[in-house]
Amino acid sequence: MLKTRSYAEQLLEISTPQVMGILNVTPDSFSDGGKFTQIDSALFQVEQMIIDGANIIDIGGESTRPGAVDVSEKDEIARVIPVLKAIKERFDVIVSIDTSKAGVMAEAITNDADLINDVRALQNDGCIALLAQSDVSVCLMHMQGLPRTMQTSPHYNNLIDDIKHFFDERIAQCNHAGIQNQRIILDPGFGFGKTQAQNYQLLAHFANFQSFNLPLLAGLSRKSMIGNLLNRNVEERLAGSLTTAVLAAQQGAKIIRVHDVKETMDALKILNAVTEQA
Ligand code: 9MG
Repeated sequence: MLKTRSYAEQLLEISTPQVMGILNVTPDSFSDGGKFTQIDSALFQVEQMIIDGANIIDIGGESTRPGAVDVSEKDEIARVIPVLKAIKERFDVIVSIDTSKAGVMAEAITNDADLINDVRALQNDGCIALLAQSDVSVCLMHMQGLPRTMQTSPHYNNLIDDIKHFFDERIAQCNHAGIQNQRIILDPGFGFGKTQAQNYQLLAHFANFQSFNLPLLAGLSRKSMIGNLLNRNVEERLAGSLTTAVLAAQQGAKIIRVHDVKETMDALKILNAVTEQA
């Protein structure tokens, strides 16, 4: 066992949708390249997200956007781990590490991360075995292909069934290795190897994934599926992001991964008020 986590159970005992705030720690996400400035800037953003209502912070040191370049394990650790430590020293918040590398996962677990958010669903070498030795939770996301090429002609026999089949296989692998369902979150991966039409089909049928009886995560915030439909630049996608967040939450998403925490909290409060009266 690497360590015992306090938040794992809490994470998965979700009655109303929770907001996961996105914290990018890639060099271009900071105006200044200096190390201390990066940590200060990250802490400032985290504090604001917590004030605004996030109770999970997702730290990412490698972009997963289509066409993004690879980052070495060493560089990713150098970006993510100091920020993880600084957050854990100062805030009582669930921290998720967005990574697909076993080495980064190991460092994250040693430094008290509560959740591993893996867009490759623990398919990289050593990841399943490593998670099996810990008791952190894991988000298994569906992606067809890899970020560099995933938007080149994605193809499915049946979008929803194919993703469900993928989840069946990944859950079975996890269970076999000793990662029980109590630690697993599922995410169908909006924008990851899906066409525009497939992304909206996925959102229309999101409720189907409730059949797994596992917490569902939805990440739609500011994505191209919103920008392309509305013809809006990244900074103009708030209304679209809030609409998709509510649609996903209405269909059972329990964790909504977003950039705009305050506005998403407001939207979800409205949804909760309506749900309570239904
Ligand atoms: C890291 N990352 C970017 N988009 C994401 C999404 O939709 N889901 C999850 N789990 N992670 C994401």
